[in-house]
Amino acid sequence: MTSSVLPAAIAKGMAALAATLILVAVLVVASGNARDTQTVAITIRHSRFIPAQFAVRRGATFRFVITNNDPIDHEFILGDEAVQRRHEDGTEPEHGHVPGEVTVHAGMVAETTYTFSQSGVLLIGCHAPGHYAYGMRGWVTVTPP
Ligand SMILES: [Cu+2]
Repeated sequence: MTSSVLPAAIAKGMAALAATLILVAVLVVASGNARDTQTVAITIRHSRFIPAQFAVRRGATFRFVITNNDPIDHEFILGDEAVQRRHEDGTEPEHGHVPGEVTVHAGMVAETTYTFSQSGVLLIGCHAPGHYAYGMRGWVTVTPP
């Protein structure tokens, strides 16, 4: 189990987390004009993305505003399995130049804009050591317009 590498505060919050997860597993289907940029607020708390699951229309552009409420740095990496694997194996300490990829420092807000060009399921992951294996990930279902 990788939780041994995480701060004790995170392990302490796990019981509450189980209950929270049920609440955050909501499906937010974004509607509206696919040509407009829509803003989505993502919160990071106890090494989880909230919401962790949502759906978007193919062709839509989203501006993700990510608030890190934890006392440790996290990442928001949006992409398919191959992207997640590359980051999990990689050594990039900072993100912010690739659409859909951004580092969110402890207690800070960061944003990234991403256009969903293909249907399917994408993942959101944090690849700080141990975080992805711990479960710091989310799922985005991209549906045809
Ligand atoms: Cu993290």
